[in-house]
Amino acid sequence: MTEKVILVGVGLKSEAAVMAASLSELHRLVETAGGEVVGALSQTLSRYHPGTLIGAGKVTEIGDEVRARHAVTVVFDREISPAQQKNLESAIQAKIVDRTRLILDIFAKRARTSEGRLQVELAQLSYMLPRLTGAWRGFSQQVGGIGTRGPGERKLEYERRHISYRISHLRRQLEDIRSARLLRRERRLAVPVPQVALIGYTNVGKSSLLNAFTRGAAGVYADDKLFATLDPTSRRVRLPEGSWAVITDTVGFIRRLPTTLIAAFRATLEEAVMADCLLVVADASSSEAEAQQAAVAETLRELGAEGLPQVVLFNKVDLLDGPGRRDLEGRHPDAVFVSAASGEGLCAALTAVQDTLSRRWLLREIELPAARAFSLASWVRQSSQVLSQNAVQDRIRMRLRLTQENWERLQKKLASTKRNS
Ligand SMILES: Nc1nc2c(ncn2[C@@H]2O[C@H](COP(=O)(O)OP(=O)(O)OP(=O)(O)O)[C@@H](O)[C@H]2O)c(=O)[nH]1
Ligand SMILES: [Mg+2]
Repeated sequence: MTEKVILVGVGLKSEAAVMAASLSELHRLVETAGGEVVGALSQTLSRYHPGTLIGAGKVTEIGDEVRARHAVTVVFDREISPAQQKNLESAIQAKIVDRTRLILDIFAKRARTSEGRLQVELAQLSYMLPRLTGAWRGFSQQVGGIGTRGPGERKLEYERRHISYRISHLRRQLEDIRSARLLRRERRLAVPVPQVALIGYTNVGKSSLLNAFTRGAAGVYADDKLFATLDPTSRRVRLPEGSWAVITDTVGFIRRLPTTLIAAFRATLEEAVMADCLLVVADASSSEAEAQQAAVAETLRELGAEGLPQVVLFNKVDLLDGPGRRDLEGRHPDAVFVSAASGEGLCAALTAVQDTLSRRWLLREIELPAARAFSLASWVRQSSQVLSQNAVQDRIRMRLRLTQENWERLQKKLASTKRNS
C-alpha cells in the first residue's frame, strides 16, 4: 500500500507568488519518493511561528485533514527545526517530513555508486545529528516509509558521538575516493580533450541530450522523474568541426537544494562543474523555466562556477507552439533552441560549444621534419588532440586542437628542434 501524504505549502506574504509552483514541485517529489498525495493545504504568513512554523488554527485543520483522508504523513514545503517537528508531530499525530528530508530520501533511493551512497549517508547523518532527541525517535520511526530510508533504524540507535564518528569516517573515505579520482583525471588530462558539463534544473532533459549528442550510444538513464540522475556520466562527443569534447551529465539542481546535500555532494558537483564550458539547460516547455534558471545560477554561484563560459540551451522546443517559441527566442536571443526528442538544434548547440571552446582551445597546424617526427609526435599527442595528419614529402603535417598554454610550449619545443637539426 502506498503511503498517503498531505502536502503543506508555507510561505511569507512576500513569497506568495512562487508558492503554488513550489507546491506542485513538492507533489512530484512525493510521488518520486513513492508516496500518494491525498490532500494539500497552504498558508501565507506575515511571520513564522517559532514553535510550530504555522498558526494554531492551521495545525488543527491539518490534523482534521489527516484523519479525514487517512493520511500517515504530512510533508511541509520548507525546512522545519527539530523542535517544530516535535511540536507538530504531537499536535497532528502524523509523521512530519520537511522538504529537505524528502529530497534526502529520494537521493538515498537513487544513489548507485559507492561514492554516491557515501555522500547521501553523510548528508542524512548531518541532517539527523541535531535532531537526535527523543522527538526523532517518536512518530517517525513507528511509521517508516518516506523520510526514514537510508541509514535506517539500526543506525538511529547510535548515540550522537557514534554518529559524529561515522560522519568523520565518511568524510575521510570520500576524501580518499576524491584523491584517487583526481589522479585519474590528471592522467586523462594528459591527452587533453575539452571538458563540457551539462548543468540544469532537474527534469529539463540533460540525460536525454547526452544520449542525443551521442546518437543514443550513451545509454544514460533518462526518465520523467525528479533526480533521475545522481551519479556523473561522461561521454566523448564529436564536435561539428571534427574534434572531440568530453560531456559530463550529472545531478540536476532544484530550488532550495538542501545545504547538507550541497555540502556532501560538493566534490562531485565541483568536479562536474569545473569544465571548459557549461551547457546550461532549461526546459522551454515549463512555465517555471526562468525561476528554475535563477535557482541554477544561484547554485553555480555557491559552487564558485558562475564565471565559467556558458552556452544556454532551451530544450523540449518540440512542445512549443509558434507564438510561444517566438516569445522565448525574443527574450533569450543568445540561447540555442533544441529538442533531444526531435533532434532539432543539436548541431547548432555543438557548434556553439565549439565556438566557446575555441577561445581557449586553439586550432593550429604544424609541420614536423619526418626524421624527427617519431619522437616529437608522441609529445604532441600528449599535449593536444590530433585532428588529422598527413605526409608531405619529407615532412608530416598535423592539424591540432590544443590550449594556448600547450601551444606556447609546443612552439618552443619546435624552435629548439629546428636549432638542433
Ligand atoms: N517532449 C520532449 N521531452 C523531452 C525532451 N528531452 C527530454 N524529455 C523528457 O523529459 C524527461 C526528463 O528527461 P531527463 O533526460 O531524464 O532529464 P534530466 O535533466 O536528466 O533529469 P534529472 O536527471 O532528473 O535531473 C523525460 O521524460 C524525457 O523523455 C525533449 O526534447 N522533448
Ligand atoms: Mg538526468
